[in-house]
Amino acid sequence: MTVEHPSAAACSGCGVALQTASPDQLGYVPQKALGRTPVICQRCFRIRHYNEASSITLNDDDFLRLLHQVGTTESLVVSIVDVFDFEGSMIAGLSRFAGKNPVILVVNKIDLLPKVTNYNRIVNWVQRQAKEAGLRVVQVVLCSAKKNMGFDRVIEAIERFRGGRSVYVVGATNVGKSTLINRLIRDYSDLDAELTVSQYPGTTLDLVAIPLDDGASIIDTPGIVYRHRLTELVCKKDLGALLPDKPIKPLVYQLNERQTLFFGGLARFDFERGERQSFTVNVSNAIAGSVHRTKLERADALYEEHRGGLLSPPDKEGLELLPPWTKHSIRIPRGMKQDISISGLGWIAASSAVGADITVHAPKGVKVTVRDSII
Ligand SMILES: Nc1nc2c(ncn2[C@@H]2O[C@H](COP(=O)(O)OP(=O)(O)OP(=O)(O)O)[C@@H](O)[C@H]2O)c(=O)[nH]1
Ligand SMILES: [Mg+2]
Repeated sequence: MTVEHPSAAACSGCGVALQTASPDQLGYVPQKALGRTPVICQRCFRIRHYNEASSITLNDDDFLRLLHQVGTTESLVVSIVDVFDFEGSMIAGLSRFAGKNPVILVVNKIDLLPKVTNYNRIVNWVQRQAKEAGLRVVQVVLCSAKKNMGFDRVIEAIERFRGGRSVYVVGATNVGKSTLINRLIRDYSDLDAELTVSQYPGTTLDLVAIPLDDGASIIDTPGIVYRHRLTELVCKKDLGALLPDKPIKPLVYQLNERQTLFFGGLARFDFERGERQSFTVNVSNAIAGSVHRTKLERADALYEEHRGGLLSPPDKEGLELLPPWTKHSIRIPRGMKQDISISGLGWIAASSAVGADITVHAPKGVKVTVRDSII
C-alpha cells in the first residue's frame, strides 16, 4: 500500500507543513509551542480559540492532483456531500478519480432538514441523483456528524468496505469532513488528536492521517473550492446568514403569476406564468427573514433602489464582492414536484399540479439546478 503520510512536521489540525520563521506565512508556529503534543499551527490556534476566519483555499489544480493521488492508492473513498447544497457540493467526475476504489457517499448535515423528514425517501432520492450523475457508489449513508445522527451506519459502512485499507475522506469545502473524522476519533479511539473545523470554507490545508489500529489510516483532506456555491462568494458576515444553524422551516408562499420573491439581494425568483399556486422556500432562518414579495413589474426598480439596504444581505460592502445577476429560465412541467436549487442559498419547491414558468436571477456563476423534489 502506498498511502502517503504527511510528515511529522505537519500541523495536526490542518495538515500544513510547520515553520517557525515567518509569522505571517502559512504553517507558522512559535518555537516555544513546538514542544507541545499534538502541535498545531498558529492559524489553527486562532480558529479554535478566537473563531477566526480561515481564508486560504486550495485551487482546482491542487485538488485534482490530490484526488488523482487517491486514485493511485488502494483505499476506500468516503465522499461527503452537504444535504443543504447537494448539487453544489457533489464532486464532478469522482468515479473517474476514485479509480477502482469503492466510494461510500455520505450525505451530511441531515440535522438541517425539516423536523418531519422521511429519510428512506431521501436515501432513494440520493441514489437516483448519484446514478444520474454517473457516480458509482457502493453505499449511500445519511448522517449528521455534528449532531451524531446516523453515525453507526457510517461506521458500519466503512468497516464493511474497508478491508484493511486506508480511508480517504474527500469532498467540497465545508461539508463536514473534519467534523466527521473528529467524531470517529472521539467516539471510537483513545487518540489525543483533534482536527480543526470552522464555519468558514477552506480550513483543512493538507492531508492529515489519523492512524487506525491495523496500521492503515483515515485521512482528512482539504476541500475543493467550488465557486459555483454562493457560500464561496459572499463575505464572512453573509456566510453566517446563508448557513442554517437549525433545522430549516419550510415557508409556503401562495403566489399569483407575475409575482416576485427577493432573497435579500442575493437572488430573485419570478413566477412568470401559471395558475395561482404555492411555492415552498427552504432557506436558513436568517434568509427566510429577508424574503420580500413584490409584483414582477416593480421588481427591477425595487432592486435598483434598495439593494444593499432593504434588500440585504448583502449590505453595500458585501454587494461589491458579488458578480452581477444572470437569469435562468425554468419550466416546471404540469404535475411534477420539482425543486429549484440555488447553490448555497437553499431551494424552492414547486409542487405544481398546473405547471409554472419561472425566472431565477442569481449572481453569475452560481449553480442553479432543477431536480425532483428532495422532500
Ligand atoms: N448542521 C451541521 N453542521 C455541520 C455538520 N458537520 C459539520 N458541520 C459544520 O460545518 C462547518 C464545516 O465543518 P468542517 O468539518 O470544518 O468541514 P470540512 O469539510 O472539513 O471543511 P474544509 O476543511 O474547509 O474542507 C462547521 O461549522 C461545522 O460545525 C452537521 O452534521 N450538521
Ligand atoms: Mg476540514
